[in-house]
Amino acid sequence: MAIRILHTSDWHLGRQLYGRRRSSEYSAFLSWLHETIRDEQIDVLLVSGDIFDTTTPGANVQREYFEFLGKLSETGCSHAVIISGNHDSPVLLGAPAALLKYFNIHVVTAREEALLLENRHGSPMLGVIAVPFLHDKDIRLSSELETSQDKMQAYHEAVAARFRSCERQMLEILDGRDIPVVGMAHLFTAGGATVDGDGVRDLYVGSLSHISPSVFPAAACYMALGHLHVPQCVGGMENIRYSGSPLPMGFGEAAQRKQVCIADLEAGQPPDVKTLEIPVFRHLVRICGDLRQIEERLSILSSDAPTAKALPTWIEIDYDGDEIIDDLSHRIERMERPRTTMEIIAVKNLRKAQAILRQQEQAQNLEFMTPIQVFKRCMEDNGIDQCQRTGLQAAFAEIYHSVLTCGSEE
Ligand SMILES: [Mn+2]
Repeated sequence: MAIRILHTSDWHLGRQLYGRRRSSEYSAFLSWLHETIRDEQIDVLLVSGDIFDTTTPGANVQREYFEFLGKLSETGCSHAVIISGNHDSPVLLGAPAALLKYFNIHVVTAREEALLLENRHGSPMLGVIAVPFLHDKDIRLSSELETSQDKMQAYHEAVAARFRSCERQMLEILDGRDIPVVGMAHLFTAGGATVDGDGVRDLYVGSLSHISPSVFPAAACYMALGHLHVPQCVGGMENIRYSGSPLPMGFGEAAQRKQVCIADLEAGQPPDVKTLEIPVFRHLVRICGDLRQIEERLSILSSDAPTAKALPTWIEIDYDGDEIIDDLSHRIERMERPRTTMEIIAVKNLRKAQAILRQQEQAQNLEFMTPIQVFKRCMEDNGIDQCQRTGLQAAFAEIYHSVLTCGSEE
């Protein structure tokens, strides 16, 4: 009998977009996921990290998570395995682990674990090698390591060691039983694709923190990965996958089709993998152009706006016309459009931003820029030599990455 798993990750529950809560989208996604688990007769749910968007999710956000887990028992799914990602607080996520395991929900946060999951009749059906996200501080880096290359090498080796020890444990627990084994991890695999604005790309510009797929355990017939928000196979391998985030994290991801992965596993056989597209619960649209182009796009969008039942479309406007307009928001606000089905949630005056930046009044526009962009702008303004820029940017990206992964909110 094949075991059917569903792999998802990077929910980022509690995520906001320009200060707007996305709880309606999340509850629509979680209901869809329940139905899918039931209809597809999923045996085991795997969630590969970044459950919450911040280390301190609000009470409502946590309630939604626990409601989802509670209702899993109504779907026929026998087990869920959840690992922590770089956004999660291992302490917060792990706190209810002892209770949740009585409901066959396994939460792995502090260190790697080899799990043996049993079916309803008490027979082992699936082994799971679960490796949560490793923060730099979880790894004792020798103070003698000075170059970033040495540090990344040490990080890579530490991750590889975790997989090795976890695979060893798994083989001991299996004790020769012939059942399928899967691996779970939250990390950046070498060659992975990211997109602008997904909150992942900037972390890795020029950095070396890419883990080679060679560290993944040979015992695992499927690797359920999290961290990258673009769904993808690693190195063209069908059985090493990122499910990607279920919702677009920002306007940069808006055009992507989001998905979950479903795999049928049988011992000694390659897994049978398919993907299932997640419906778009809210359309995100970025409009770029001058005033006339913006007005045109708005009117085209108005004619095929979603029905009143669907969530209103959210629109980001990036004005880049030649004319410098001071009352841009006001002028766009007056443009004709259906108010109930379309909401403009951000207006960026790129022209004005550039003008102001040239006047060195950068502070006001920082919210429109990523730290990497600010850094690049600094290099430009200070006339840094082109050949030095790559190295400096890599150094900055590394510092920025270590700040972000040091238990801070991002
Ligand atoms: Mn993520």
